Amino acid sequence: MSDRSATEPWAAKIAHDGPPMHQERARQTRQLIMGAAAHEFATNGFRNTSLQAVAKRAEITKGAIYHHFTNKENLAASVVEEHYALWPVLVSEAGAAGLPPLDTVIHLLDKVAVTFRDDPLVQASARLQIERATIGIPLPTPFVGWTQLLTDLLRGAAEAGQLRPGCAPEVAARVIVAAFFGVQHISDALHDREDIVERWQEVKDVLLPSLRA
Ligand code: LUB
Repeated sequence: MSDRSATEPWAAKIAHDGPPMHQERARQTRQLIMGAAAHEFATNGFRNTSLQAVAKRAEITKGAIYHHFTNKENLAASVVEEHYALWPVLVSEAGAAGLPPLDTVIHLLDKVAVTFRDDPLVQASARLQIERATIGIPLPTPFVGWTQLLTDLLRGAAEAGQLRPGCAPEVAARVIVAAFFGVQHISDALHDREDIVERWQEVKDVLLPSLRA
């Protein structure tokens, strides 16, 4: 993109003040739709969510939704994609605590558990991933991102001498993802995820001694 601010004063103003107001409003409307969609998908699932219900919750028109999303499938895929974009933020927050690598992983997963309990975007995504075969377009592949991320973090833990000898980082990563998925799913089915933090603590108590050097 060329820098037009040198020749066009209005462009200089935009460069200074951020995006023009209509772009900012569009961004806010999109976020509003995503929030309403997350709530509807999390509560009712893909099939039983209508764009009309999303529009009603967002207090906008159905036409306004179509301005941002092609259809319900596209809206669902966007919710799932946006939820995967949350995790890098949490990873850098967890890293900022300055803990040793294995403790950073544990701290991170504790935060992830709280996010599954509290964030409708994450709850909607977990439900949509379970329903993925019934949604007409492909969603991002589940589990692979977390498995890779945890493998990398656990390799760091191994290099720092924090992993028990014989504990392979990629195996530990797969086991942690499987355990976390199971915990959040069971906690959802039985208690609407209210007890996810306590149930995750139990899994850590059982798993950690076999990971830590
Ligand atoms: C996780 C779910 C639910 C991983 O896709 C994923 O990675 C996951 C479904 O979206 O659990 C938990 C670390």
